[in-house]
Amino acid sequence: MEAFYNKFRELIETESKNEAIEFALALIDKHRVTIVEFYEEILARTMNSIECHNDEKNLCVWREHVRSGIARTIIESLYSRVLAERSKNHSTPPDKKVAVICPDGEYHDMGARIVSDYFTLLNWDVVFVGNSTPKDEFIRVAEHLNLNAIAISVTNPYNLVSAKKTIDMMREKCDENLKIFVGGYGFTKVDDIKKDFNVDGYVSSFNELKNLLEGGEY
Ligand code: B12
Repeated sequence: MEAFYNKFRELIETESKNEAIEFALALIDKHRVTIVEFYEEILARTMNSIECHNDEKNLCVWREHVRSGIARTIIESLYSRVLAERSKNHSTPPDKKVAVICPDGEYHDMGARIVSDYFTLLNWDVVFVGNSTPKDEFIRVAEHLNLNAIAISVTNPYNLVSAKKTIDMMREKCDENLKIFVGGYGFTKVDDIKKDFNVDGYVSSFNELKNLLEGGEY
């Protein structure tokens, strides 16, 4: 896996779009890397380790955008494989529905997009709402879609305040059975996430999510 990671990282760092996409798809289709392994051990690890070098400070944001675009193309290209994997492992249609959302001000939505695939793989019906959703919209989405759960992704710790306001409002106005799960890099320095944010679960990986959802409670 380390060799695959190093190669993929090199392709992303040099913004080699076509090669990175071909390489990623070949890992899944030919080299037996699972979709979850690819997301966690290769793609997220690569994106989260991207650094800006001092000699090219004026190019950093531009590069971050281009690299994120390549990652996004790969994620969308994998969707048909996500559905195939779900069909292989589950014989019944999904009976639970989740919306995956980022709070107001949060434009990092790659984690949220990947988490949508995690829920799909676990046989949930998923609505990916994506980045910077105003808090009133959360309430409308929950009612309109008749959701069992909302998953909130926060990457930039500055957006924890906005996430907290959103969660407080949902606890006040939404059905009490609605579950609220959170995750993302933004929460890494919060001590007691479940208590401080009044949520049903904080999750940082596919296996943790699987254990939480299949633990019987949800
Ligand atoms: C890609 C990126 C961007 C892209 C985002 C594209 C997109 N559509 O998402 C763009 C270029 C737009 C961007 C913009 C900015 N970014 Co930026 N960005 C990043 C970068 C390089 C990678 C983040 C990422 O996508 N990781 C990959 C994902 C897949 O990993 P993940 O989020 O951890 O998700 C995994 C798990 O956490 C989990 N998970 C995530 N969410 C959830 C939710 C639930 C419910 C569950 C169960 C699990 C779960 O599952 C995922 C898969 O395993 C980071 C670098 C870093 N070290 O994090 C900086 C970083 C996050 N950005 C940063 C900053 C400052 C910005 C900007 C403010 C300035 C700028 N650089 O342009 C803007 C503004 C954004 C805003 N207003 O919100 C800082 C944040 C600093 C801080 N306060 O800590 C970082 C850390 C860079 C840095 N070292 O300074 N960025």
